[in-house]
Amino acid sequence: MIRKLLIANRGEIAVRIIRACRELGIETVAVFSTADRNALHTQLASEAICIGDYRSVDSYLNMESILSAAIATGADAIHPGFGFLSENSRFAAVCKTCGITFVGPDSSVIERLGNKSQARATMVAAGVPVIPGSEEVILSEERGREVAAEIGYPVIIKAVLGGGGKGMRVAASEKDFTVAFQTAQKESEMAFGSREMYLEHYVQNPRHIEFQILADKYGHVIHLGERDCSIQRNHQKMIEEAPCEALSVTLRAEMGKVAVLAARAAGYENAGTIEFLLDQNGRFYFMEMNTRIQVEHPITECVTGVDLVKEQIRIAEGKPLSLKQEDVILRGHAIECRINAEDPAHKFRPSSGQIKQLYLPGGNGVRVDTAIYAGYEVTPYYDSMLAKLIVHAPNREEAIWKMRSALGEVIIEGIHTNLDYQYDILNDPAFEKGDITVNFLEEFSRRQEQQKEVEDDVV
Ligand code: MV4
Repeated sequence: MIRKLLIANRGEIAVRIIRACRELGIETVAVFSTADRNALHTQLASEAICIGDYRSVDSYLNMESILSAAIATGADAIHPGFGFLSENSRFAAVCKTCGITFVGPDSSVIERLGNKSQARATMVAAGVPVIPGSEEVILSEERGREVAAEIGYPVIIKAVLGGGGKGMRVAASEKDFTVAFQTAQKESEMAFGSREMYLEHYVQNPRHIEFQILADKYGHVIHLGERDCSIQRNHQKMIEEAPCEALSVTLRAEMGKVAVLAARAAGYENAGTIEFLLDQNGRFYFMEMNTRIQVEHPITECVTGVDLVKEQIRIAEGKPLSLKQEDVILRGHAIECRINAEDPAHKFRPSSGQIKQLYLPGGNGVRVDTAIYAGYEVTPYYDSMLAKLIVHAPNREEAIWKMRSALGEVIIEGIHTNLDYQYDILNDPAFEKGDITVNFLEEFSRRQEQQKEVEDDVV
C-alpha cells in the first residue's frame, strides 16, 4: 500500500496526479522550484517542499534533492509524471535502492527500451513488425552507407538514445548520406553523449498511431485502443485524437494484439505506450515504446472510462488490473488541443508574462487539464504548455464542433497563445475529412501563408 506519494513534477500533470491520489486516500508531497512557490501543484498537495533554484537542472532534474525530499517527508512512492526524470532509468534504480516505489516499470526495462536499437532487436525477436533497417549499431559513415544501400533509399538516420526527433535526419539518396549522417551523429553526441546510430527505410507520409497499454505484476497486459498523434510541429504534438479514423475494427484488433505482444516482450509493468507508424497502404510498424504516462492520456480516459493515473498507482501498489481486455469498450470520439504560450506569428517562439484575464470553458463533454490561474506568471524556464483542452462526443464530427465551441470560449490575456492557430486547424477542410499525416501541419502552414498573400493582394 502507498500511504504518501511524492510527485516529481510540476504543472498540470502534477495537479492531475494529486487529484488521483486524493481520490485514492493517498497523501501527497509536491516538490517545487523557487519559480513555483505560488504554483497550483505547490498549493494543492498535502505538503510541499522546495527542491532548488528555478533552473530545471537545479530542481525538477535534481535526483539527490528530490530523493532527500522523499526521505524527509516519509513518502513511500514517487510518481515522475512526464518529461524531467520520467524515463531516466538511473532515477528509477535509485528510488528502488532507497526503498521508495517508483510509479513506472523497472529501471532495467526503461534502460532497454530507451536504447532504440535494443528495443528494435527485442521486438524483432518477439515477431513484432518493425521498419526494415539496420540490425546493428552504426558508428561510422562508411558502414552506414553500406547498410543504407542494402535497406534502399530514402533512409532515416536515428540516434540510438534518441526519440522524439532529436538526432534524426533523412537521406533521400546516396548523395545526401554524408551530410545527413554527420549532422544526426553530431546532434546525438551533443544531446545524448552518444555516437551510436541506427538506420531505417524512410516511410513517406505516415500517420503516428500509438496504443495505450496497462500491465500489472501478475502478467496481465491489456491495451486501451489507440491515439492518432499525427498533428505535430517539430516533433511537438499539437492535437491528438482517439480513436484513429483510419483504423478498421480488424486493424485495431490486430495492432492492439501486437501492442500487447510488444509490452510482454519488454517485460513491461505499469502504463506504457507503443508507437507505430501506419503507412499509406495500411501497413504498421513498431517505432518505439514510451515508458511513462503521456501528455495525451486524457483522450484515452474519455473513450475508455478508465482513470489511467489511478491504474498506474494501483499497479505500483501490487494490485491487479481493475479490468480485463473484454471490459475495454471504446465509446465515442475524443480530441485534445494543447494550448501553448507561444506566438504562431513569430515561428511559435515561447511567450512569457503574467496572465491578466482567464476564462476556461466547461460543459458536457469538456475537460480542461491545467495549472494556470488569473495572475499566474508564465516564465521561460519550463515547457510552454499552459493547458489541455479535451472534448468527448459521440462521433468525430460532433467532437470537432464541440472543440470549436470550447476553443471559442477560452480567454487568456497577457501572453501570446496558439488558440487562434488551433481554431484554424479545426476549421481546415483536410482536418475535417480526417486527411492527416505527420506532414499535416507543414502543409497546413503553407496553405495559411498562401491565403495570407492572396488577402494582402486584395487589400
Ligand atoms: C520515422 C519516419 C519515417 N520513417 N521513421 C519522428 C520522431 C521519432 N519518434 C520518429 N519519427 C519518425 N520516424 C521512419 N522509418 C517519420 C518520423 C516522423 C514523425 C513520426 C511521428 C510523428 C511525426 C513525425 C514527423 C516527422 C517525422
